[in-house]
Amino acid sequence: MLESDIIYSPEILRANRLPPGQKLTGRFPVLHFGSVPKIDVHQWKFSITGLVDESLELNFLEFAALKRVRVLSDIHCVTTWSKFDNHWEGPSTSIIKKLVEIKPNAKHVIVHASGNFTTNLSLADFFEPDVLFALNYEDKPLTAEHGYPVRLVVPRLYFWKSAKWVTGLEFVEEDIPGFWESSGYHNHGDPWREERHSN
Ligand SMILES: Nc1nc2c(c(=O)[nH]1)N[C@H]1C(S)=C(S)[C@@H](COP(=O)(O)O)O[C@H]1N2
Ligand SMILES: [Mo]
Repeated sequence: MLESDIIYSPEILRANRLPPGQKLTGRFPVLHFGSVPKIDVHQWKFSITGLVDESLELNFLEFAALKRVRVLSDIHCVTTWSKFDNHWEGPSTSIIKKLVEIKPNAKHVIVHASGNFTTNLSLADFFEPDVLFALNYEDKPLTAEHGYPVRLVVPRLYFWKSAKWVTGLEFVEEDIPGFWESSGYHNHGDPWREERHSN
């Protein structure tokens, strides 16, 4: 494969990259609800449902063969740690528009993950050019605890939107708060505005 160009998340270029209330860490903490799922990639399926012309299901070989991008981004966790300069590689979310036709009344996407986890995004946030389905982190496949085989990475929002162990997408007209968004976290989650909690 040709070395694709790196997409720089725009925060990387800010003079001050640390959002208010955050502390920089060099570690990579592991955070999630429940236990780490054991995923067999031979059984894994990625589904696209909801407001699309035709639902689609990809197996892991088909998903892994999609054109990939490389993204350099910062991580901001709502629990106040931030980690700079993370390299991710995988299909850009923009590839979804080539796989299915999204109906014009779709306004939000519900990202589904193993164990009934969900997170919700506006289509505008979901299709930002630095959002991707990461297969690799720092040139190696994701580890189980960080989301193997596929995790979403949404660099410009708090890290809870970056669902690990992704299994599919559902396009909807009306927004549906996801797992953390229903448990007190903000519906949007912009770290620069400290959109941490819903009230
Ligand atoms: N499937 C799933 N993805 C998830 C979560 C979860 O509970 N389940 N938690 C989120 C939260 S709150 C955070 S902070 C990040 C942590 O990712 P990491 O363990 O790779 O640091 O994963 C996010 N993705
Ligand atoms: Mo989190």
